[in-house]
Order: sequence, then structure tokens, then C-alpha cells
Amino acid sequence: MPTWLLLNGPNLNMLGQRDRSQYGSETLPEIEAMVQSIAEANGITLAKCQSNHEGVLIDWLQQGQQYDGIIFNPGGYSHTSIAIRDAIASIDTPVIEVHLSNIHNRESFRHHSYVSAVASGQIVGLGALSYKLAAYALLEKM
Ligand code: CA2
Repeated sequence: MPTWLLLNGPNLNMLGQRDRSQYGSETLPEIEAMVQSIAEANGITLAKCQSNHEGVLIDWLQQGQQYDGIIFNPGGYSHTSIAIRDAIASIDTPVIEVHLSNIHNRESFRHHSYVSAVASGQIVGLGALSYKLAAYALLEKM
């Protein structure tokens, strides 16, 4: 059975609790359930992880070969982490980079993502819909 990984980085466990105007009102469990229902409807198993720790995210990415696709919101590490970029570059699995907010119309330090150069695609600024569209992108790629 094909399997996807839904990986979320630092602070995304706080979704729905604060900063709703920026990130929307959906909680992370609600977003995970939404992706899971798309996966299940298409015969795909979904593995999920959220971590606030860079090394833990890298550990999951290093196991990325066992997945058929990865939906990844690296959170603030998008803008800082060469190590996460290197981990993605070391696997063949397609990684769709997702952001809830439009990182391009926010502070200039959010405009650059180290992940985007090694991701298969990037979806930004559409709130929880960004994750849904990432799932549909993976379906098309499979
Ligand atoms: O827009 C996105 O999805 C981000 O990856 C979210 C990150 C931010 O650092 C990136 O630049 C863009 C931050 C996630 C913080 O999430 C919170 C949610 C609720 C309350 C506090 C933080």
C-alpha cells in the first residue's frame, strides 16, 4: 500500500490556538484529518509527525525513501536550515513544501526558503487549503 508522510515543523502544534488571523483557525489534528481523508479515499496510508526539533525532522526525512510522497511544512526552519535542505536533497521521494501563510508578502526574512530549491513544488498562502492542494499534487505525481 502506498504511504505518504505529513511532516510539520516547529510551533505548528499551536495552530488554532493563537495567531488565527495569520494561520487560520484549523488545528493541526484537523489538518492531519483532512489530509488523511484524501489519502484514505485513494488507498494511501498516512504517517504523521510534528516536531519542534530540527534533528527529529531530519531523522524523519532520512527515512523518506520508504514513503511515496512527503507533504512538509518546515515552519521557521524553512528560512534557516541548510541541514533540512541537505536531508531532502538526499532522498528521491517527492517533497511538497507547504506554508499556510504567504511567506512572500510577509517580513523579508521569510521570503527565502532553503527547502524550495530541493522540493518538487511549493504551495503557499492558502491556509489549510495549501495542505489539501499538496495532497492532490502528490496524487497526480503518483
Ligand atoms: O505559513 C507557514 O506555514 C509558516 O511555515 C509558519 C511558520 C513560520 O515561521 C513560517 O515563516 C511560515 C510559523 C508557525 C507558527 O505557528 C503558530 C501557530 C499558532 C500560534 C503560534 C505559532
